[in-house]
Amino acid sequence: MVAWNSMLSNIYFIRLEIVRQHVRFRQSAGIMGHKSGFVNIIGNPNVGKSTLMNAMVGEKLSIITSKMQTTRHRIKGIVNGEDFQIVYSDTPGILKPVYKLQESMLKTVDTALSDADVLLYVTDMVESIDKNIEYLDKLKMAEVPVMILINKIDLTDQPALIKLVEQWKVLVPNSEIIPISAKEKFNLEYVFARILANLPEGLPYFPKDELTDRNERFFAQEIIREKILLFYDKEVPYSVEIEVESFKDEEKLLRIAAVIHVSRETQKGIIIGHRGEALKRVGTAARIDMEEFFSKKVFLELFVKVTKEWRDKEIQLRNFGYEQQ
Ligand SMILES: Nc1nc2c(ncn2[C@@H]2O[C@H](COP(=O)(O)OP(=O)(O)OP(=O)(O)O)[C@@H](O)[C@H]2O)c(=O)[nH]1
Ligand SMILES: [Mg+2]
Repeated sequence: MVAWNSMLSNIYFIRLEIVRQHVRFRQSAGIMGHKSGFVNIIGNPNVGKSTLMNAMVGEKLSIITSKMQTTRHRIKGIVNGEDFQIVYSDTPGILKPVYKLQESMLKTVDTALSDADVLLYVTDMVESIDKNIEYLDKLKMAEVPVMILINKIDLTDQPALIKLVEQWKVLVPNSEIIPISAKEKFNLEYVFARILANLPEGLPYFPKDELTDRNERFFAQEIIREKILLFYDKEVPYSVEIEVESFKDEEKLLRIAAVIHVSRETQKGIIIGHRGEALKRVGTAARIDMEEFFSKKVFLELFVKVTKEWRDKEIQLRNFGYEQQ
């Protein structure tokens, strides 16, 4: 009996060791053949960072407008292939903070500098080359590959572009400079190839069917905020935050209720407009976009609430999800 037992346990032990070796072999083969990493998109406001991320991911994850400071949160967009996973991060534009909300936005940008495997610094044909020169010093110190993407080349001619490329070469010598048009999707395949070439080997960070780290409520909220940026002027869009109060996925439709927080009573009147016409316009435009994004019919209810000076209140900002980025 004893002999049988020890023989069996020996066999069992040998089999277990073979399985372990097999797993080890598969893991190392996996790492060697697979690339993955974080590609963070940074740059001044309005240069086209969100347009670029959406184009690289192939989905409208980030809202885009012609106004400065459209993006407030870091948003991840994941591109999966058989042997790679690229995790893009779109970030708010670099700015000098005036109120607490902007401090949080800048913190997001600083984090993005330090947790990347590849950095994409987006500039464009419009902004002056020495805007935010202090930030470029940080870029020069980066320990990861830096690509400077000169965006909006559809707005210029060859001589002006060549001159700008030369200037950037001097300004950030350790970088690779690539002219692109995010809007026209020009040269983006080349950017993709260069990212892949610079990506470290490793296993995927997220499940291979995942597209983003944000949930459905977040996208509903951002779609409403985009319409407010588009339809209102001056400081109004910047005084607004959206909170999705309920998001119910029913059989035939999505039932969404959201609150538009404003800082002051006068802004409430502007958002609602004469006989509620302005708010109705926001609701209709947001609903149409949501139906496309979620591929489902949407019933959207909007409420407006005065939450005094929310942009400067830490607790309120945390409630709106600004501190966890
Ligand atoms: N002509 C042209 N316009 C572009 C291009 N890429 C982006 N834009 C426009 O530039 C504006 C700003 O684009 P966004 O993608 O929102 O810029 P951003 O850098 O994310 O801006 P913030 O989030 O505010 O920092 C929008 O009106 C875009 O349509 C481009 O390649 N060519
Ligand atoms: Mg943006």
